[in-house]
Amino acid sequence: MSSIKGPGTIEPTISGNDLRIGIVHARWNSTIIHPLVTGAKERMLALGVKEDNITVQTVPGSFELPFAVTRLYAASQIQSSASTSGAAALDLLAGDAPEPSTETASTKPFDAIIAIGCLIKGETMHFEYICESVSTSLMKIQLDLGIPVIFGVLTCLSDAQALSRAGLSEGGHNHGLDWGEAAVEMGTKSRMWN
Ligand code: DLZ
Repeated sequence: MSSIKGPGTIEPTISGNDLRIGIVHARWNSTIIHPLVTGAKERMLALGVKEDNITVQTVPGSFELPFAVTRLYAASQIQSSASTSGAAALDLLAGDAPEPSTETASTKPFDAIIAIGCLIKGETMHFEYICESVSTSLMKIQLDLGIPVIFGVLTCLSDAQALSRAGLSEGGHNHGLDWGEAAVEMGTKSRMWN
């Protein structure tokens, strides 16, 4: 029996053709993180986002995600306004993305940013503190900045839960695909609703 869970079907008119998307991901639990990032990119490309318009940056762990999202967006705004610091912002935003081709790479501010991390519960209260602070901060940041911040943080009680949600175990599903789709939908709608 198929699951009743999931985001449903995206409107067929939604296209990422003109969107610029940032991904910032933690490196902690990299076995889980890599397929999630790949899944998010794969879905965005399938929805029309140009590879040159996807910027990927990394941080050590999930706790660093809110700060990184804030600064990444600010850097894209500086780059967009072509101020004197624009060149430095461009270097910063190059990240580990492929060399942008000047023909197609957009320099406008990001339409959406996906924050990807994987928290797995250990023996202490660390997990609870980081889950709470990161989720609350990412919500606040998207409302303060006025751009969609996609919550790509797995909060897992076991390794098995994380493997399943990265699509790495039997019957699992790669949630990165959903986050990529959410970024395209929300990036598009955020512009429409502006
Ligand atoms: C320290 C730590 C631990 C124990 N577990 C995780 C985890 O499961 N997932 C994750 O993304 N990060 C973890 N971290 C690192 C913290 O997020 C953060 O990078 C450090 O505390 C430095 O601020």
